[in-house]
Amino acid sequence: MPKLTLYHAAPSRSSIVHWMLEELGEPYDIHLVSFKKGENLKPEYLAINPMGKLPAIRHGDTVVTEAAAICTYLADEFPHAQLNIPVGDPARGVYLKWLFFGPSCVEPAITERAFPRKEPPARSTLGFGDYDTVMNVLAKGAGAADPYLMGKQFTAADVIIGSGLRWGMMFKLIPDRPEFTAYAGRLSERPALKRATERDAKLQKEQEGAS
Ligand SMILES: N[C@@H](CCC(=O)N[C@@H](CS)C(=O)NCC(=O)O)C(=O)O
Repeated sequence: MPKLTLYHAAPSRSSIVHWMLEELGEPYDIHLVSFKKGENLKPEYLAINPMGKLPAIRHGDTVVTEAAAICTYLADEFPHAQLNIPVGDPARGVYLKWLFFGPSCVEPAITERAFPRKEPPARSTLGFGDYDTVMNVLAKGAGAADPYLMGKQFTAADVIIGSGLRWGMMFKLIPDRPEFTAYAGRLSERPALKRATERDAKLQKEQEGAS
């Protein structure tokens, strides 16, 4: 069985993958990388992710970076966990849409809200279009989630969209629409998310104590 390692700073975007790994239920190791000590920009870590960013995973000889790519990879690599919609299933298109909508639309829309540009470029030139449209599409998806984006099956798409939503709501960059609070509330009941969040709090203390 190839070894699975998460390169992690708690809490950060690597917490998305931490949650995913807890949902997966496969054994994994955590390799902590300290931003404070600049470890993400040292040659050892740049050999893993030349972007100097977390998360990254190593699975045997395979290295994957980018949170949504990692979640897609893990869901496909361990299909028995039933966190993916497999190739050949007509629902895979919508599933992939949500996996890409997270990093391509939700994240840039909320970052734009947090750090507005003086002269925003034309909507047509921005991959995410505009904040209000992203929120409306997201609200439609979250509102239709019964109980999850893909229906009864919880998938990697919920980890990606749910993480963006939770993060955005925490920093008041996403409005408290009833569709969002209901869906995010259901996600917060996931035992895997509770485990990852609790462990992140401990890891954060450990990391701060060590610096
Ligand atoms: N596009 C990346 C973004 C990862 C990212 O920005 N991670 C932040 C932590 S939340 C980071 O590593 N920041 C350290 C730095 O840029 O120096 C992904 O989705 O995985």
